[in-house]
Amino acid sequence: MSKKISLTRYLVEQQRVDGHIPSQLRLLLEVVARACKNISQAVNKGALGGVLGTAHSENVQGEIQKKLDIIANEVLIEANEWGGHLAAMASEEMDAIYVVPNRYPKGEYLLLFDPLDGSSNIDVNVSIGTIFSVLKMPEDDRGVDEGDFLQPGRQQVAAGYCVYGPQTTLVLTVGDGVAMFTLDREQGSFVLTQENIRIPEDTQEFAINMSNMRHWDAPVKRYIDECLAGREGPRGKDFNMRWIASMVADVHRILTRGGVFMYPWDAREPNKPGKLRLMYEANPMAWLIEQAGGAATNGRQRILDIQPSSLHERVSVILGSKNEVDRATSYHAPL
Ligand code: AHM
Ligand code: MG
Repeated sequence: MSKKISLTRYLVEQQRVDGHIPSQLRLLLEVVARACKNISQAVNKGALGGVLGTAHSENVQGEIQKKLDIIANEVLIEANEWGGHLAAMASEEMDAIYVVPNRYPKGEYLLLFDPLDGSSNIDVNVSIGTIFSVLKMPEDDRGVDEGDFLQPGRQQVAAGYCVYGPQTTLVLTVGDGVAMFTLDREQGSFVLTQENIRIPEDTQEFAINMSNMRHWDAPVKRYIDECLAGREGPRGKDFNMRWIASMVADVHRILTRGGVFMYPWDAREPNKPGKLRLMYEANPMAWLIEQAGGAATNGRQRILDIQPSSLHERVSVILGSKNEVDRATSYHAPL
């Protein structure tokens, strides 16, 4: 039987052999993985753990928080605040950044996360997940503030997600391809189950919330109309559709077998560029997708090149198999 490679060993080798990650970043990623393991346990308990249902509070985006949104947020903060590897954290569930308290040593990294993505699926036992992104503090910076987080996604030093589905799977990039780790519940550790993941450049599967069709912009409508026209239409082939309504699960499928995912701007809230958040949803997913040979744009620009102007900024998202993303993006140009 071939030897199992744990996440710890994988990270040590990334640090030691390949020199990809400094020890502080390795420690940070181990702590994030440990927090995901704890969140996975809470998710698995479900009604037995009293974790389902709403918390009767709202986050900064004006969304009703679920109990698990808050639990997952607390688990990530508590796991990460004392290790000395972070300067501050930011989360979908917190209005302002969380600066590491003075009683703990401070490190040079910034951690951003959506603690529990796919909140609408929590109570119905459908896959949900945690998304995270790691940035470095700008050099020569004495104090930490929100401005330090406002870096384009191409400056991420690590990104990933953990999907809580039939299996708990952690997917990670430190800029050297994408690796997947499956949680071995008996051993309590993440085990490497796939490396060098590649997304096929072509696909016949798209993911979009079709109920918003009447609110879309013309380029998005054209792209989807052409897919729906199937073999008789301009694309000359049939397309399949999937929409899980958990970005982690939709992206996980795309990393596994290809596809295109879209959450475009729509006319329901015309002043917002989209539903998904740039810094802790779109950026980490865009980097993972690019590292696996796919592409990610907002229709007009590479997501990783967008200069954020606020922590909770939203963005229109097209990501997945390269040729489909390029096509959908080309329908948007010129302005
Ligand atoms: P959340 O972070 O509050 O869970 O919202 C993000 C989720 C994504 O995971 C998913 O792609 C999208 O919202 C689903 O939206 P909709 O319910 O409009 O289909
Ligand atoms: Mg989310």
